[in-house]
Amino acid sequence: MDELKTIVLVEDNEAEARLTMKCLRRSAELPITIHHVTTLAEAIKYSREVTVDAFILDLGLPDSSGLDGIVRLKIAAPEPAIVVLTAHDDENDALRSVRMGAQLFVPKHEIAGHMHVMLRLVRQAVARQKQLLDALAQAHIDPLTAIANRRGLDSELERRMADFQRHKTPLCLAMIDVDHFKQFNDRFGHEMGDHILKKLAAQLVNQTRKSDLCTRFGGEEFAIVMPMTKLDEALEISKRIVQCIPKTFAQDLPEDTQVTVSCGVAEFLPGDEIRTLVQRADTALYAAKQQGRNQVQRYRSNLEVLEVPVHV
Ligand code: GH3
Ligand code: MG
Repeated sequence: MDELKTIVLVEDNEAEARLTMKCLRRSAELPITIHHVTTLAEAIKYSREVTVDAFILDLGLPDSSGLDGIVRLKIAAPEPAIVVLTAHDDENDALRSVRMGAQLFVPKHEIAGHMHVMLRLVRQAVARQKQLLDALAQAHIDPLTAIANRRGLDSELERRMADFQRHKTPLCLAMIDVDHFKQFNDRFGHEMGDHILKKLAAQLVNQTRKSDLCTRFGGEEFAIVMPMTKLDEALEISKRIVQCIPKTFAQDLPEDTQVTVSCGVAEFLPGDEIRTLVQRADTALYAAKQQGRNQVQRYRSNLEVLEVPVHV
């Protein structure tokens, strides 16, 4: 199946753009949308409106010069393949372009007279980019539970933290850990332990919004990223999750045995890093365990501790 449907040609030289467009159109057997823009800003804008499979990118544009164009395009539109088509022919830059995320670096003088192969090159670049995205997605999935793993969590948090810096949208993280999980392995076998983890992961996904990301943090600990969610809402969602877990497993285990989870919630604050946010949610989780398990605790700041009346 052809994965190439839309190409954006980013080229400010009208004559060269016309030639490239003509060659691409001539060699396309199936209808392909080829959209021409003359600036990087227009390319980015277009990619927000339409699904783009590939950019053919000139490196000398009115609003960007050199490899900076690749970096900015990758940040704004990480998925489409980038084929650099440039008058600039430098071995070093060719390698750096690929390291920055371009699939291919094509010097214009090398392809002059052979422009008919351009479409084939773009098509190969799109296929390679798709393979890369699939492999990346696989690397972010936990094989047991089929939800995101720690790497998936980190990349989602990075993305959401950038949103926070830009738009100040609230963001919360909930860490969930199965209480006395070891006993299930010990009493009912490892397979039952695995079954609990799989079913719990599915229930977490079920109980959260589409925009939330449920991840397996490791072992029997899970983390849920809740974008656009204030602390109070995150606490409500977490309470609902904690409450529904014993019922979820009622049919799987003898009557005298319950699966329960503890949960710690923290809110992303200005100046936070992934590590500090995770640490705060983990501290709250530890508090939930200390307070008797099967409950939710939010991170309580040092400030709150100081607010406790001091007796003199
Ligand atoms: P707590 O309430 O304090 O969290 O106690 P716990 O028993 O849940 O915690 P502990 O850290 O003592 O034990 C966690 C157990 O989880 C130990 C480990 O063998 C088990 N475990 C970790 N990953 C897996 C897995 O993928 N499958 C199964 N079946 N067990 C796992
Ligand atoms: Mg545990």
